[in-house]
Amino acid sequence: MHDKSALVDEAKSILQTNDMGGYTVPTHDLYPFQWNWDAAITALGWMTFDQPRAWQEIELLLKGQWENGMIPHIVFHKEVDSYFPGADVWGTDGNLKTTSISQPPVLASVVKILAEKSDDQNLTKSKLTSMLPKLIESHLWWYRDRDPKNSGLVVSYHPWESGMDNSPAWDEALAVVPPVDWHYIRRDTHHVDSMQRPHQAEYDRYLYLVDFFKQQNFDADKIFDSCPYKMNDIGIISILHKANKDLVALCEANDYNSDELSLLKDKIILTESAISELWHPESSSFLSKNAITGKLCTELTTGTLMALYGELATASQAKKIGLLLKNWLDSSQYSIASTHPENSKFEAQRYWRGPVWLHINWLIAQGAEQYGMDELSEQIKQSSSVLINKAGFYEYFNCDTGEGCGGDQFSWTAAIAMYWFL
Ligand code: 9WN
Repeated sequence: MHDKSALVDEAKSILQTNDMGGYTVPTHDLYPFQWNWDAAITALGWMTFDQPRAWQEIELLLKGQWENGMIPHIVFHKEVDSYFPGADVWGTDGNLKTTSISQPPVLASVVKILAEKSDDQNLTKSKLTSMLPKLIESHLWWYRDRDPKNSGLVVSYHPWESGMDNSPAWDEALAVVPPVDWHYIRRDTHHVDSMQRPHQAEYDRYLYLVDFFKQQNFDADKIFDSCPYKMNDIGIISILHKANKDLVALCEANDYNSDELSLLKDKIILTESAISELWHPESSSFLSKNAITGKLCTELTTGTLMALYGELATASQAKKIGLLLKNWLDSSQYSIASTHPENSKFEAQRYWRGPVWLHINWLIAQGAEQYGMDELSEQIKQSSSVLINKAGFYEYFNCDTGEGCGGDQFSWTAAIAMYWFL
């Protein structure tokens, strides 16, 4: 067992080392830019010892926001060639280069936490004045561009958008996407053992989609009509739903009102009425749905547990998910495997096909707590802190051995540990 204060010092110094002067890279070399949901989670870590710096993290992310409201998945603040695909491959316009997709929109929920925990009300007020309209715009973008038919269930166009890149839930839908027909050199496998990263066949298709968006001139209607990969991702849908409720509450607490905010309130009701489409009684879980074929993705991944976090389950559904979660925790040596260990595609060390991710645990623990499953929530927290004590602040952890995997000195792992249990 490490000394708690030594761990706090180490976690702080990870954020400081990864600080590029206002934004934090997830880890040097492997991910040398600012990522969307990493920035949000990382701000929670900054908040524990430097509140102005926490707000700044978010301000710099918002600098990359598109005119249509989208907050991109990566903001390429500076050119660095240790990552592929870089800004040139994505081919977007603008002075500040970004990717052309987004990532799970946990940001508004984080801003609500920052505002509530802040001890400088003037600073908070001025930050919220500029951020609230931008956050509202970003949520409206999800509903407008990613749910133009007003179904209540937004779609995702890329596994990278889910943040759970090579989750087995995406396999079938991704297999239909053609491979890219040009040669490229991956950089990720220069930094990390290829056994811990996605396969080449997946990268070939990730890149086809990147090209596809560019060829469509990033036109929302064209992409909606013809994108070969379209997913009602239960992870994104749940995180957006929770963030939407948090954003409405935050605006109300700060006397902020607008027509746009009323639109968001309507979307909350719409999603709640549509979500039963994704409930799969045989799995005791909500599932993602391939929006092209209409088929549910029956692989149980931690994305499916996000419905608890979004508070989208009824009491009786939540009870069933709770039993599933208990069984899930008991099925591997360490914490919650990102893919259920009984799934045939489970691999304990390969990225989103088995390893444990700490920020995901935090989201699921909140979900369990919201439904009164305090013991489960506590078990998730305890099992997360065991990993930090055993292995340190890695990107993710082998769920059978507890060994740290992927990048070391990782910002969101350090940040969530500081905020949650250190
Ligand atoms: C692609 C930065 C990001 C996380 C994602 C994680 C991984 C990138 C990659 O790293 O994805 O976005 O190149 O593998 O899957 O969740 O935001 O930490």
